[in-house]
Parts: sequence; structure tokens; C-alpha cells
Amino acid sequence: MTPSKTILVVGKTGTGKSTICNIIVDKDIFPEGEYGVSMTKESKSETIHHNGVNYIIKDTCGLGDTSLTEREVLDRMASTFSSSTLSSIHQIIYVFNGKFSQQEIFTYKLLKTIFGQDVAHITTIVRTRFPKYKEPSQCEADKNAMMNESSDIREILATCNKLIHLNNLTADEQEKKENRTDARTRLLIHLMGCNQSISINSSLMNSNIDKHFQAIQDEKNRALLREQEAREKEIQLMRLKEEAERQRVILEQQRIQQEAQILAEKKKFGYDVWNRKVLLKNWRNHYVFYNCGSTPTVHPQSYFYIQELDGYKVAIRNCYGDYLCSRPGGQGTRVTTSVSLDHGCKFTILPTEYGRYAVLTPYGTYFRFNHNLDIQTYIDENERCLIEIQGSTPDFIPKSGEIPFSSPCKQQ
Ligand SMILES: Nc1nc2c(ncn2[C@@H]2O[C@H](COP(=O)(O)OP(=O)(O)O)[C@@H](O)[C@H]2O)c(=O)[nH]1
Ligand SMILES: [Mg+2]
Repeated sequence: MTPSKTILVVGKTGTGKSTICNIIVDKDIFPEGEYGVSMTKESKSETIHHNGVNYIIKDTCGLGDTSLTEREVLDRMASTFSSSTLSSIHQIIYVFNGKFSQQEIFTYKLLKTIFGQDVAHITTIVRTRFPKYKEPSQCEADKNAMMNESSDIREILATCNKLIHLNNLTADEQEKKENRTDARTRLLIHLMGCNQSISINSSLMNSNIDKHFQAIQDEKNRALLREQEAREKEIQLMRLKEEAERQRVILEQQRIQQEAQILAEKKKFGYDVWNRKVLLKNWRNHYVFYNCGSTPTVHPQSYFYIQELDGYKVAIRNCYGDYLCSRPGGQGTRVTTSVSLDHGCKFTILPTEYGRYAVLTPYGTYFRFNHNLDIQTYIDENERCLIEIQGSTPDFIPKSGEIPFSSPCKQQ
């Protein structure tokens, strides 16, 4: 029986596949198209006998054909093989011209997907439209240039069977078509030496093609899912930001309302002593002295500072910056001073109908001046509890231990 070799010619549309088939079979039976126009819609075969071998040349419709989907192209390629019996492919001629582009790399890699991992060593890459194809140095230089272009191309060229350069001019371009004759010789010599093969049938190819498209679909689905997740995250983030902003606005409004309410109440109570240096005058018209005693005349040490705390609460600081401080115990409890602001230092100043103020301690008792004119606290508000506050300037905030006035007390 005459041995046979199946040669599959693949590549993008318009690269010269049908031309190569015509050249090998030495007939004009594969329709050649104008550049870029696909003339081969169905895969077509022709067998020739050469040097004791039958060569079955299979032309295929171009990958990247504009009128067929990639799926259709691959399905048609699969349909050229029988579905049950395994056929051998001895060589795949991958045709390209011009640049080995990214799309070309993708198309070339498709062969592995369809025919299996071993396809590279039975693949011959043919570069057509290469005018200087007869000059080995030019072909070598072109190969090197391609190798340097990318690691993908380098790997493709390193693992394929061979790279052949050709320039298959038409009769219009070259009357006697010597280039084509020359190409036939080169191709047949090359094919004669190609003795390895892979086995394939259409079911196997179809299953590989299915897997390929399934993988593409899976990746698309994953990308869609990622996109959707990213979108959802973005929406969630936006909602969180909106909620945070809403909360901020609410809190800000509450703060403004609270401030307005406090201010309104302060106005209602006639408080005008906040954050001011003041003189505190007791029921005997004595000025309260820094150590909580009292003096009949104004003295630098009788100045106090009313410091606003939160809400209506104030701290009262003497000229040394120390806080007046009440201690729990109610009736008869003396007021002292404290260097730190603790609970007992937080007073509420209440205006009364006499134009004086009552100072309420955090323990619910009032400042009251006893007959020694010391400050005590007492549970009832009465005349001795009323203090006149003479406002001064809001100009200083004494720190503990600091003497804010130029006065004899500086020397103390
Ligand atoms: N100048 C030149 N023209 C070529 C070459 N190979 C093919 N052609 C022309 O390019 C056009 C497309 O070729 P064809 O074989 O139909 O491409 P296919 O779509 O890959 O089958 C035809 O007009 C061919 O004559 C080549 O190496 N050099
Ligand atoms: Mg064609």
C-alpha cells in the first residue's frame, strides 16, 4: 500500500494558504483570493503522488475570516476529518505574511488547543510575500529579528519544525511563475523529510474545540463576575459614604441645635460672665479673695476667672490659676482650692431676681458666705448665697500656678 501523508494548511485569511496548496499539488484548484478576501469557505482536499508517497493536501478556511466566526472555522476544520477513525496529520503548514502580530501568536497557539500539546514539532511556519526568500542570510536575519521581537515568538520558532520563507508571485507578477516552481521544490523536499505525525479525529478535535470555547466562556463569566463584584463593592462603598455623610450632617445639625439651645438659655438667664476675668462680690460687698476669704477693697488677688466648661457648667479659677473646689457634705462644707479640675470644681451659675448669682456646686449645695466671710456651701439658696459678678475682660486664661496680674502676689 502506498504510504500517505496528510498536510493541513492553516493560517489567517489572505496569507497565501490556497496558493501553497495549488503550488504543492501543481494545479489551480484551490481558489486564490485577492489579498484579505477569503475565497475558501469550505476545507478542500487534493491528493498528489510524489516520490512514492501520497500527499493529501488540505486547505482550510482562514482563521480570522471576516464572514465566519472562529467557532465555525474550527468546526469546519474538524469536519475535514472522520469522526470515528483516527487520521494522522504529518505536517501542519502555518502560513503568515507581514508581521507575526499578537493576533498571529494567539491563532498559532490555537493549534495546540485543537490538536494537542505535541503539535509544535509537526508544524512548519511559512512566511509568504518575502521577496528575498532565496537569500539564506536574509531569511536568517528575518528569523533573528522575529526571535528578538517577543519571548512568545522566540518560543514558537524554537519549538516549531521549521520556518520557510517564500514569495509566491502570481502570473501577473511573474509570467513564468518561477518562484512558485521553486517553492514547490522546496516544500516537497521539506515534506519528504517530515515523518512524524499526530493522530486526530473530528470527535477529538470537537471535544478540544469545545474545551477551548468553554475555557473562554468561563473566563468571560469570571471577568463578568469580577466586574459585578467590583461594581457591587463600589455601590456598597458609596452607600457607606452616603450614610457616613448623612450621620455627619445629622450630628452637625444636632450640635448646631444644641449650641443654639444653650446660647438661647444663656441669654435667657442673662449669663454674660463666661470666659471673663471677674470680681466676685459677696453679700457684705466684700470681694472674694484668692483663698476663698474676702477683702473689702479690690485687690489683684481678688480677681477670678470664669472658665466655660460644657453646657452651663463653669470652673472658677483664682489669680494663681487654681480652681475653686467644693467637697461633698452639704451643710457647712468649706470651699477650698484645687490645682486640678475635678468633679467638685464644676459649678452652675444661676442668675437670681436680685441681679445676683447663686453658685450651685455639683453636689446640689450653694456657695454661701459665713460670718467669717469664708466660702462655705449650704443646701439652701438665701441672701448669703448671692454673689454679684462684676465682669471684666475676657482676655486671659490662667494656667495652674501662673500669676496673671502684675501685683504684689507675684512675689508670693
Ligand atoms: N506577492 C505574493 N502574493 C501572494 C503570495 N502568496 C499568495 N499571494 C496572493 O495573495 C492572495 C491571497 O492568497 P490566497 O492563497 O487566496 O490566501 P488564503 O486566503 O490564505 O488562501 C492571492 O491573490 C495570492 O495570489 C506571495 O508569497 N507573494
Ligand atoms: Mg484560501
